[in-house]
This record gives sequence, C-alpha cells and structure tokens, in this order.
Amino acid sequence: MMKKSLFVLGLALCLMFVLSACGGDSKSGEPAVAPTGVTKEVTITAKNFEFSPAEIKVKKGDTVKLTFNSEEGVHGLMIKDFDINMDESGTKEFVADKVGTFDFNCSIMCGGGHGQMVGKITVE
Ligand SMILES: [Cu+2]
Repeated sequence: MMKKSLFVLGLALCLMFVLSACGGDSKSGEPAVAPTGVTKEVTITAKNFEFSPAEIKVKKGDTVKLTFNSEEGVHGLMIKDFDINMDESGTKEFVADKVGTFDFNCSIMCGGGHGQMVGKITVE
C-alpha cells in the first residue's frame, strides 16, 4: 500500500515536470525584444525572509546585470521567466526581452518564511 502511493506521487511529480517544460516551450513563440545596449545594474539582497528591494523596474531590451547577495540565512534567487537560478551569491546577466511583471522567488527551502520570499520585476 505504502509503496503504491509513493509510486503514484513520483508519477505525479514527473508529470508536473513534463508539463512545466512544455509550458516554457510555448512561450518561445513570442516575438523577442531586441537588446537596447543599455546595461542596468541591480543588486538584490536576501534576508530571513525577504528580498530587498522586493520590486525592480527595467526597460524592455535592457541588459540586467543582477548581483545577488544572501546576507542572512541560506537563500537563492530564481527568476523563472528569464532562466535565472542562483543558489548562492553572485552576478548574472540577462536581457529583459519581454514586457510584463514577473515574480522572483527564493530557490532554496530556507525555512518557515520561504513562501513569503517573493519579489517582482517589471519590464516596461
Ligand atoms: Cu527560501
């Protein structure tokens, strides 16, 4: 009985992965925004349990040079829509090639406040 429910759980998890992968692919059909050549430097600091700043704004086409600092606790930074997933402090660049408001999250299960660690990046 126990074994069977584990198997079903595993199957459900696999399906979720497959489905989310497909969801990502369907987005690649959107027209890409050409890079403007402008680089915007943004620093996001993580503490228990918040990001600072929790909202950032850039212009479409900007190259975002993102520096992530985990100052208190163990946190990561994930911006799913721009393929950013940093599990430690560091710097990464991406082009803000789509307009909208996108969530960023903590990518490491850091404790009770993990679910509250949400921020927004607005590309306009
Ligand atoms: Cu977390």
